[in-house]
Amino acid sequence: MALVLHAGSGNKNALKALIAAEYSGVQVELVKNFEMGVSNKTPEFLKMNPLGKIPVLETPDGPIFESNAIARYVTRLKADNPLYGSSLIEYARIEQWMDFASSEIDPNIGRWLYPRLGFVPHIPLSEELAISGLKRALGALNTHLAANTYLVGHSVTLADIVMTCNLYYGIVRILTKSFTSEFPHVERYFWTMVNQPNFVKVMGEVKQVDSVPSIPSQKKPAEPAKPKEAKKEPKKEPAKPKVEAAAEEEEEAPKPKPKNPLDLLPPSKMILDEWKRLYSNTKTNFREVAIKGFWDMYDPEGYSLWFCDYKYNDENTVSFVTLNKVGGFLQRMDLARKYAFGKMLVIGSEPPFKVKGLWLFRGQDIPKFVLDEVYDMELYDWRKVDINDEEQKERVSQMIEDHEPFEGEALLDAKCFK
Ligand SMILES: N[C@@H](CCC(=O)N[C@@H](CS)C(=O)NCC(=O)O)C(=O)O
Repeated sequence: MALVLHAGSGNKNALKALIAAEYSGVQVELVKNFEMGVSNKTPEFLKMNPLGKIPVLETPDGPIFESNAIARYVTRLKADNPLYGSSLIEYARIEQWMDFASSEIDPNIGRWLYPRLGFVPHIPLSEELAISGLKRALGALNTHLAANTYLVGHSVTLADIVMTCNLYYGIVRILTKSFTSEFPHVERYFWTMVNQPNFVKVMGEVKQVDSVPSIPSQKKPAEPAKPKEAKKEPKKEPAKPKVEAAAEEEEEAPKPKPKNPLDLLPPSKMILDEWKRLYSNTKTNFREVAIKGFWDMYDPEGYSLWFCDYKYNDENTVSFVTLNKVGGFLQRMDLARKYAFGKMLVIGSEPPFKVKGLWLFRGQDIPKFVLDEVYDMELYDWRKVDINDEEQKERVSQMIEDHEPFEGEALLDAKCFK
């Protein structure tokens, strides 16, 4: 029988137990028809958690509150669960990172976010302290993740689940890309985690917030209640002066989208879509048809070719994590589909796998909006291809055709961005 978890869906603290349950083969179900502020304030609920806070897990031996305790309980239901590590020092390090997430990351996100959501008054100095505390914690986490794929050991543990759920809340509500890009290893870690199948089952697709919520206008202290008057007709809004109404309309008119600077480049004889079609439709004689076609079409004035090499190949110790990492990169490149084509090779028959790629971009440089928006770009070393060098040209051809062996090694996978 499934254990019942009292919380609303999407609650960051409930996610911990739900994800741990997926990894552990334990059945945990959210209570039906939960209503925040109502369901958690009933006498029955207060018997389970006197604070009236969620989540609460009902177990055959009684209720448990505090999300980390609940997640630990779910994890321990599976004997020798790898989520909980396999040695005394691993247990301790898992606890260490869980505590770190709950005391250094989560509260600072809350102290920054809640005043902006209007839950508590906004005090600029408190916000400054929250942001600097968060940056300090993320800096330490970033340093740890520069040399480690996971927080502890070589696979996902409960520490990763708790940390990711705490980061998740920040990333979907207040931590914009321009804030997180200062911590590239944390970003890579976060996106790798939330793309793991057991996370996806619970969290679905995760989208980073576009902007920091603005500070709500601070409410004035409530005026003393006036003696009740006889019922009046509801006050009608005075008619707006015409000029004011027009100004509002003007403000609402959609602004023309600024053109991408790449659309202003002189036209190119190379039609990117034609090349993509040729690539997709060539099933046989790839070298003679697609590769030859590519070089016939290639316009070195309108486009440039780039090799990329992942900087942290030593971290690529688990095949599916490496593949997910590359998959995530390609997803994030979506914004460049009109201006780019790419091949990403995952190389080697055993770990650590090497990740190398080839990209075709419109223009002579890597587009600025790609560098600004896709954090993965800085995880690679980039080198412009010199097509007058036959060796480099041949390497381009081999990357496009998934030539195997590639530089003497087998390919684990080859992904295409088109
Ligand atoms: N440390 C607790 C925090 C629980 C908590 O703050 N829950 C919030 C929702 S995320 C809540 O229930 N708030 C309602 C209230 O404070 O009355 C945990 O990790 O479970």
